[in-house]
Amino acid sequence: MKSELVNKILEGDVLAAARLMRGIEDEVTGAVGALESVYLHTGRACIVGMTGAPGTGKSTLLGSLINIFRKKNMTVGVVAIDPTSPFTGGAVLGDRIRMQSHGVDKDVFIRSLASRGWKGGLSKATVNTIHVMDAMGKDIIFVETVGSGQGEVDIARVADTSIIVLIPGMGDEIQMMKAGILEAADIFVINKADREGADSLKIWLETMLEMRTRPPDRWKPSIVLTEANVDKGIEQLAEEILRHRDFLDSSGELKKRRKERAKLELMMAVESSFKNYIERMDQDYLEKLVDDLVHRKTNPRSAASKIIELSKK
Ligand SMILES: Nc1nc2c(ncn2[C@@H]2O[C@H](COP(=O)(O)OP(=O)(O)O)[C@@H](O)[C@H]2O)c(=O)[nH]1
Ligand SMILES: [Mg+2]
Repeated sequence: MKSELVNKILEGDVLAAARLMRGIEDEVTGAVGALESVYLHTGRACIVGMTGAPGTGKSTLLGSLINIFRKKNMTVGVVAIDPTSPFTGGAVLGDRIRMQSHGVDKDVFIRSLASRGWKGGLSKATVNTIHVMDAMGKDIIFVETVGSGQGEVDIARVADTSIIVLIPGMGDEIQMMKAGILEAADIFVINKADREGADSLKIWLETMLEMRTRPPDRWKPSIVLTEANVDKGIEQLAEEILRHRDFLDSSGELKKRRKERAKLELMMAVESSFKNYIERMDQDYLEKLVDDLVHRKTNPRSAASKIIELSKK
């Protein structure tokens, strides 16, 4: 199926894209078919995850990064999953919008996602919103998420490049060790570098990264110091993002990551298909299976096999 809605999205139509994104979030039935067509036109965009504790300056950094990539003539998408502060593009983008006689820059698409029951993991809606922006032809898509434990690992699985934003004096070091963040990041940003402790955080990070064994042909995570509110260090951050992208391309790592991502999406689809099936199936039969389990007439594995068999009919 290739509806008019999909065609418009492929042409980069902002309203059509917004409509499908709303449909995805509200789980409207028609959105599923449109998404299936949209998916076939994805895989071109560069996807960059940006994670960090609330208030570390992620949104401010993105506001500045948008300007830099626009100057490079790249089109930009932003998916912000932030329960605390909806992404508006910040003061920088605000100025930009004011400067333009035609209103909003149509080459920048920003979407804030509700964090419905979100515990730091990635929702299906997030992945699908990224797909819509990709199909629209956005060259680079940023995904802003609040880091808390497992979340970083998840964003790293869908992003080509993962950025972790830290600030001096937060005791991030211990948190990072716990969450295995060191493994997940391609670029570390130490934002608010105007504050005391930025250099010692950098040294600590360098030491931790040195301690890790890494084959010589693998990417060595970079560390960039920034002051997002005054646009300091942003050019360098943008360069690192592009450098990492080049590395992914030339090393074959991009192909590997994309394959992992396709597999992850397949698994998510299998899971949600079965969840849907179970919600729709004969609930009396389901009850009976559960009762049989309670009375130890069967075991979970055999009961599951019965459901799988039924779902084939
Ligand atoms: N001092 C200082 N403040 C900053 C810097 N970057 C961002 N901020 C401020 O930190 C606050 C939180 O920024 P925000 O981008 O909303 O953080 P987010 O929650 O990570 O998205 C805002 O008041 C910013 O103006 C910086 O480099 N130095
Ligand atoms: Mg934010």
